[in-house]
Amino acid sequence: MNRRKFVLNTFLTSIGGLVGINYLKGNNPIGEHLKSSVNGGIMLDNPTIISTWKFGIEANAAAYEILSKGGNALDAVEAGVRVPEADLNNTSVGRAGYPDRDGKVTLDACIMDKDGNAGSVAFIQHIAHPISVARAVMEKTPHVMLVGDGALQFALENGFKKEELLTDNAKKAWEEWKKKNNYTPPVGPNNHDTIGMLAIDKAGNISGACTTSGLAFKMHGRVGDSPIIGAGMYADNNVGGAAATGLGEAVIKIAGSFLVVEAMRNGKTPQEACEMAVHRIIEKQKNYKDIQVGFIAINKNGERGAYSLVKGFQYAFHQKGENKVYDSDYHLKE
Ligand code: SD4
Repeated sequence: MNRRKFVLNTFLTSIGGLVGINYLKGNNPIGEHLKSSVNGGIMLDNPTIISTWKFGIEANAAAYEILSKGGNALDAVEAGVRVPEADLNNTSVGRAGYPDRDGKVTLDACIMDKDGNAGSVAFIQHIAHPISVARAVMEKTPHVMLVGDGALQFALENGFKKEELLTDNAKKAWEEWKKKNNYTPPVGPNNHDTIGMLAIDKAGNISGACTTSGLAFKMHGRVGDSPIIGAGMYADNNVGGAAATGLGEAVIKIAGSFLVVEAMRNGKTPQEACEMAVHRIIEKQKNYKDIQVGFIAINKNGERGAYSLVKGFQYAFHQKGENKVYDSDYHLKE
């Protein structure tokens, strides 16, 4: 090798080494501008969790149990969202969810890890913890998404228990709804309560999860945004993550969570990114005044954002050992 080639090779090897080390630190040089747009570098050793709605506080606490002991963000988000999934008083997520207009409880969920792997189930029945089935789809199959009977079959083959999920309370609510509503699927602003969660672990890696029974009394077979990677939730370890709640149809049409993450990649703060996505819905969705959509986001520095169309959206944020519910800012002020 002549001297010129040797110098060039040494130079390239050092660049390669630097890039490698930066990746190992979770500090992707491609996202370098992110560092300058927020205050100084990827956050390590400071677990951060954000989740939708007030009940996110218990979910955050369960996720923090794992993160505080050095556990990873993927385990944390799964454990976190399993809390509302199991909660018999929560009628919009998991086992006690309200049914569709035919009286069937059908659940949607998705999960993403720090490496961009993703798993999802949609329109699954009889399984109380769809988030764990979504994780199994991610880890045990070559696929991202399984739906309906196929998702159920996969769950049963993997040891999940088949259960009747329709509670007496949910059945009563459905029977009342049937009397008044003429079998018409609802879209109003008060029919939402999905849990979406993003967590950053001590190593500075992010994962996300989202799970729901979807819109109460929806058409049989309807799938919302929540199990759709990039709509209901998206996480990118170079940038941050986002999750959505509210009318899934509006979120799907703008690829909402992906939009928020891409906006952060391009230099917006999490707050600016959430506001931008809500404004995109306003631009595209004529009836935006009659619906609700909310977004939450965090970037890799642990900075947060939240914004919704109308008043009433809340989220739970856990950082530096403090777990609190916050009112989100919103667009439609009287
Ligand atoms: C859906 N986004 O299925 C969900 C509904 C929900 O909080 O409850 N969001 O459209």
